[in-house]
Amino acid sequence: MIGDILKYLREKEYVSGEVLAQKLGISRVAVWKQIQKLKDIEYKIISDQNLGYCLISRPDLLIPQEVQRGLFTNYIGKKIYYFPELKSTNIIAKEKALHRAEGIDEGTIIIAEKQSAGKGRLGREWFSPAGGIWFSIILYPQLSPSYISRITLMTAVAVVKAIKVCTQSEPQIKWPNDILINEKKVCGVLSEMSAELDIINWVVVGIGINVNIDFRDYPEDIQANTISLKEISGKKVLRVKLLQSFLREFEKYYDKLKRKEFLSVLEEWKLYSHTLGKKIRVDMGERIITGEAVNINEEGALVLKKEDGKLVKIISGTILK
Ligand code: BT5
Repeated sequence: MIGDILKYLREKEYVSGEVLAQKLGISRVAVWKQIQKLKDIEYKIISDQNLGYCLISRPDLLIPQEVQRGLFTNYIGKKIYYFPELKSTNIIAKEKALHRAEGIDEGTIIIAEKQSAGKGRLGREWFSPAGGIWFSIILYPQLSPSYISRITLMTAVAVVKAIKVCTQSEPQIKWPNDILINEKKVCGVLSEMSAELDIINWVVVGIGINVNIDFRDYPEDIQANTISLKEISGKKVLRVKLLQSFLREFEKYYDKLKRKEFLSVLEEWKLYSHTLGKKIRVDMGERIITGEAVNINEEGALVLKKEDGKLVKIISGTILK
């Protein structure tokens, strides 16, 4: 209903309550109520006794009507579940992914303006106040479970491309899932999946981008390593535009992955790499390995050359400072 009202308000300067009521098949009081709802979510609408309602400005909220207007993707973001606040978009996305048969299609996304219990990898916390973009994408790729690392890498490339277009900055990717600007983390990716031996049931890719957040708002322990796009650009970044740009890039790269064209995605990943060529320490849970990051292979694994010259393939781990 709100979507329909917005459509008519966008078409003309002023639209009378009567016309809206006719077009939507509801009473004028019901129209007024819907207008109040829009005002509640920060749409600026003025009303004139004779002329009717006029839309003055839209909020930078990630509501489906705004994100889908001019999105131009084939399936990513065709269905959006929007929440002002959630514990974690990944949790809801994983619940929804179980209901594929009931219309939770590939490309469905879950967005929250804030998360009260945002998740990082390995049980770590992800700080998610208002002003960021916190969302998860549901996928059902007909690929082997080993593709999960490639999905994370291609997501990182899509994030870099979108950030470059919207902010003219030069983000880099720290293997496997961090996007950095000026050596500080601006975005993290958390891919989770359910799989059988050789097929994936579902994948949920959770993405968190620090967009319009002040550095003072971050918890003290992460302030030094964290940055937002607003800090980089010196002004607020339009979140709707950034998200749309990301969703288009994501669809493009995900289609490549499904066509088994990962190598071309990997070439781009390498262009933005912060990791390759560096001497690093990687925490693999049960042990820490030191060496030079010499490659990311065709499976998305990090190849480390140890001091004794031996090469080690690492599928998942965390690079230590
Ligand atoms: C990640 O984990 O980087 C994955 C983050 C994924 C977040 C998205 S938001 C939407 C979706 N729903 C969720 O619940 N999660 C996903 P990891 O590599 O483990 O990094 C976590 C570490 O990053 C923390 O231990 C902090 O040190 C740091 N951190 C926490 N919040 C941050 C933030 N907003 N910006 C930068 N760094 C942060």
